[in-house]
Amino acid sequence: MSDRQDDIYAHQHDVVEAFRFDEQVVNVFPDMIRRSVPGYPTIISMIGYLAERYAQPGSHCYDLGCSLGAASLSMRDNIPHADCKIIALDNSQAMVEKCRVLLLDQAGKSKVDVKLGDIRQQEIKNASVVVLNFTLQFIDRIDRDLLIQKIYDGLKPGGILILSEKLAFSDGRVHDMQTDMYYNFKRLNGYSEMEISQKRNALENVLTPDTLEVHQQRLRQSGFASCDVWFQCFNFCSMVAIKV
Ligand code: GEK
Repeated sequence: MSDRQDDIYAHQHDVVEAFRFDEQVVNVFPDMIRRSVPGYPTIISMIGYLAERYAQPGSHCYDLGCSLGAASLSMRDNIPHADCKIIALDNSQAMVEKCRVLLLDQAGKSKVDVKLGDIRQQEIKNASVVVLNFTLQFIDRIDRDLLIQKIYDGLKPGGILILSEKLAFSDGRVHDMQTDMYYNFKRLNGYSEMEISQKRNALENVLTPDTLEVHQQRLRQSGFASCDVWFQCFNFCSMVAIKV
């Protein structure tokens, strides 16, 4: 994948527009997500491990909000069943176009179908692994319950949902502490104060994080028997929810 440096907010913007996954973002995306999401490479590797463990023969594995397909590639490289189909979906045309190119570059065992579309409209069926890797946070809150319910209903018994999200914290002191540690992580990764602040403004009302309690309540209400955090660093976490 391209290693072009993310310098989108490195100069002063007269107006900071709402963040969009457009061509400018696509061109720097691998660098942006690696320097902005603590533990991203670990999470991508472990999605491969979880897919190897939970993918069922002849089933579908979904990567919802796939961006450039990192999670799909990790699944494809690790799923032991040749008859599993991976469906990767994103509603950004620029992401989908580049994702297709990147996936074509690499040979793999399972087939990956890269689709342009809204995950709220995607049918989920015959699924053994569903990945929402930092995507639910971009969906309107009002649609989140229905989406999680649809995923639960489309999963086979024994199937899993991997849900990675930026978190909010109900205790304001904890929220501030986690947020400050996160901004320090961004500074250590070379982002300036101006970049951090302009990106924060761009994401306001675009990325709306829930608390861990809200996520777990939503997952349990949908029917998931368990939903546990397997990774957390500052205000970023990844959960696995299992359908029995
Ligand atoms: C990764 N999972 O590298 N329908 C489809 N796609 C959507 C929707 C929607 N309604 N809303 C947002 N997206 C990836 C990283 S990035 C996270 C996911 C981030 C897409 C959006 O276009 C973008 O590509 C992705 O969700 C979120 O493992 O950049 O923080």
